Amino acid sequence: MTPTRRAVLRGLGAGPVAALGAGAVGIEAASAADVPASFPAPSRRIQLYAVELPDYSNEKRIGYGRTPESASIPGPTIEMLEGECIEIVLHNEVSAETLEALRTDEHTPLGVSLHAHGVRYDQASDGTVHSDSWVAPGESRTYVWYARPANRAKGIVGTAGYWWYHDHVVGTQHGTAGLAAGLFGALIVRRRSDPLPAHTYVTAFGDAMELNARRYPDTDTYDPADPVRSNTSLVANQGERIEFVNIALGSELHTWHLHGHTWADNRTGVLADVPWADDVAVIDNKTIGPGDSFGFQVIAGDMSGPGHWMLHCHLQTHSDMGMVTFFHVHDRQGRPPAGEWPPPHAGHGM
Ligand SMILES: [Cu+2]
Repeated sequence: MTPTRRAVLRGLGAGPVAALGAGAVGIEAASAADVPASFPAPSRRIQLYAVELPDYSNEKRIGYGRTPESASIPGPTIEMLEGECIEIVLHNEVSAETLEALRTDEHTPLGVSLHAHGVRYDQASDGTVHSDSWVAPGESRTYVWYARPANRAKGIVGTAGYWWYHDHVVGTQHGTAGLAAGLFGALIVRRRSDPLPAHTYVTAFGDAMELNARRYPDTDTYDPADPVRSNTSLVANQGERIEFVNIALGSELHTWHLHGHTWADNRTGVLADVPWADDVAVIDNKTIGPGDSFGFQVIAGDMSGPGHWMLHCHLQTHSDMGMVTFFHVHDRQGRPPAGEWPPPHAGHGM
């Protein structure tokens, strides 16, 4: 048994403790999950709700949200700095009926979970059936993640990277139906010296030729008259630093392609980090297989200017079936590109 200690909740107040749920009793409610002894005390606690969303194409949809009302697909992007240890309290608000309808393996319990890539956690935070770290309907569970910092003297490379988190329980013991339904999101671990973007967008490629669990035109809700920024409305002003985090779900291979922009095939994607042009490949297309995630930062419209820049899977059959959206780069004053949008010849799958 790994030695653990109770987390010390510093400055968290009564609110987050109360939000642990009615199932927690007295002093237990005020104590966090067991934290491995090699981890620092958690400095933050995040609430995460798994919630049913409207069906899409007669398929059940479930999303994670910081609140039940804000649940979305992908779920909220969780950001950490190297050196941080955080708690995530997962609340399962998905009905047993829905979980039963999605279940294809009768041995799998009716629940949801939270499984992370990249960060450190122990078995109690693995989010799997065999480790009994899942959450039944109406219940909550606290997961602990640690972003171990780099330490060159000790040969520790650190945790910084573009990772993701997802369910590992819904449908089968691998969360196959949970992933298909929408239980996933991006996890970014930053090094303290990393540049911060003006905005981060997440694209998740999934089976059924879906991008963020949708097919074009549902992948792109952009309105030039009201250019809100969201994962279905990828908007930037020319010159802004924009970050993309890209995830592959399911069982299909994809290639992730963005028009009008290039990035370095390294941890950050930042071209300025490339010490010399021959040391790291500069790319505009990247193969991404199930379970993979990568990210990068670009300067919107750098050299290429404003425009409705296509973003799609470059597997031709996938893009033809709707694995497409657009990166809408306005001018430096925030004015949308001239002309009609969507264009008159835009077909359903472009
Ligand atoms: Cu694809």
